Amino acid sequence: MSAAIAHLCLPFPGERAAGDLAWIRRRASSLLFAVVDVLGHGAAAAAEAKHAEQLLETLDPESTDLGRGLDALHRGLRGRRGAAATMVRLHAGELTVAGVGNVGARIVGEERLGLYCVPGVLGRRLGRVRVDARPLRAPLRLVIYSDGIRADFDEQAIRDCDPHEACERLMTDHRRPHDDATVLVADLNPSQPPLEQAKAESSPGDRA
Ligand SMILES: [Mn+2]
Repeated sequence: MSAAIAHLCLPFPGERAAGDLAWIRRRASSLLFAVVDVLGHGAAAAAEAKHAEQLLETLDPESTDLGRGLDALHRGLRGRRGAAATMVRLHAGELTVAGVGNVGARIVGEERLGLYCVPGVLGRRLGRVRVDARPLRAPLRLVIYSDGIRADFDEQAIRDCDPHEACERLMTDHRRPHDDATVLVADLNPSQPPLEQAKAESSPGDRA
C-alpha cells in the first residue's frame, strides 16, 4: 500500500487560527487520518481543535478501529463545544470510513459517502457509528472536507492533478466565505511500496 496525502486548512477570515483540523498518522502497514471541525470558530474553537489533536495523537492505526477512534474523541471532548469529524483507516488491505456530523467524504468517481456520516456532535451526542468498509483493490482518490468547503464541487476539476493541487483548487473554487475550511485529498494505492516511502504531506500551516 502507499498513500500520498495533502491537506489545507484556512481559518475563518480575520481569525488567526482555525477550529478545523486535519490529522494523519502513518505506520508500517496501516494509516489513520481524520478531519475534525470544532463547532464555531475563532480562538476558543482553535484551542479545542488543539485538544482534539492531542486526543488523536493517542491513537495507533495498527490497533484503533474507527468506532474506538471516534469514541475517544467523543469522550475527550465532553463538556466542551463539541465537533464533527470523519475518520479513515487503511489497515490489512481494508479501507474504512466513518463520520459523525458534517464532515464530508467522497471517493472520486463514486457515489458520495456522506450517508455514512451519522448525525451527532462528538462530545455531546454520539449514536451508533456506521462504518463503510471495503477492500482496497485499486488505486482511489478520497476527498475529506469540512463544511467550509461546498459539497457540490466538480470532480472533473481535481481528477488530473496531484493531491496538493487538488486541495488548492478545492480551496480556491469552493470555499465558503464565513467558516473555517479544511480539505484533505488522499491517493491510496494497494500495490506500491510501504507507506513510509510515500510522499510527504503538506503541513496544516502551509497556507494559514
Ligand atoms: Mn465548519
